[in-house]
Amino acid sequence: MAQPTVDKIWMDGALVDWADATVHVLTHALHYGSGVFEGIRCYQTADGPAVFRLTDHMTRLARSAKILRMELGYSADELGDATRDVIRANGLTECYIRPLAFHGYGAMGLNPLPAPVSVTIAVWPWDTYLGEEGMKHGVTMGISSWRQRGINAMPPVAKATGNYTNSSLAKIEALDHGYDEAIMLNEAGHVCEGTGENIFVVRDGVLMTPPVSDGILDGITRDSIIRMADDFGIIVRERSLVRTDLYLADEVFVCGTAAEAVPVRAVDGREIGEPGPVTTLMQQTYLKAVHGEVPAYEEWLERV
Ligand code: PPE
Repeated sequence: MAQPTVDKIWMDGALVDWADATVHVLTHALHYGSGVFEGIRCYQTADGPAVFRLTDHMTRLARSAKILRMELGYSADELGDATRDVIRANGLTECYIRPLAFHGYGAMGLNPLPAPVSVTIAVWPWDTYLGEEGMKHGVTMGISSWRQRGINAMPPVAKATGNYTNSSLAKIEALDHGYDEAIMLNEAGHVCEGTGENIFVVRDGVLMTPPVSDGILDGITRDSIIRMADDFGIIVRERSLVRTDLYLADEVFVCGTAAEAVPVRAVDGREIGEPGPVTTLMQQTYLKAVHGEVPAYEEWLERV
């Protein structure tokens, strides 16, 4: 899909024209993947546009940067204000938000620390990530032949740009095989996540999801789902899962900022079926929460 464009991008403290938000070919991050990023969504609510868990996302950006020893030079609150500025400058009410911090032009070589850090925030309208049909009837997934990046190789808990080479390999393979999305296993064979989503399994009414220690991104949507399920009195277990747990599940769904909450209707050709009750409840509640329709989750909304 062609990239939708808007007027302005926030770049190192200033709003610049979309076409001017460019970098030099010797930008360190282009060569060595020395960047960290976030994906956030802003939704229209009855009280105007609101960003879902903005501060939590910017705090995670700071944590990813800490792992890479990158100095952002802005606090999570400052980046939150910059996000509001760029949304307003573009007159948007609903959009995807992509903060990115990277080592720029100035010093090549494997040590990224001498290269200056740039921080940017782009916004654009982004529709459903895995398709309308997938939202309603579920997507198909295949276990990737590529293993999830190891916790001692490229820590998945850091949302680092370089990590996504691994996700891209899996995504290409999944599409080649006719699946909508890939599921990554770690070297021990434990289920980790999709290329851009965390994963949940329902069995006998219990909701299960892999623990962060198995090597996943500590997803903010995942955290929201856990909280919502808990509030509904659904038992949630963070425990290691293997591929056959997916084949034998009553329900499977994936979640993430871009994807939101998406039912999975088959894994490796093993039919799971149309969205089940827990999946439907979590999807509907999440979509209501982000649009400000659930008072209990009002605290997650940060107004523009
Ligand atoms: N795992 C991975 C690997 C991942 O990239 C994401 C987000 C998640 C889990 C879910 O995390 P959270 O958004 O905090 O619930 N993926 C982002 C990037 C997608 C892209 O294609 O780019 C996103 O959803 O914004």
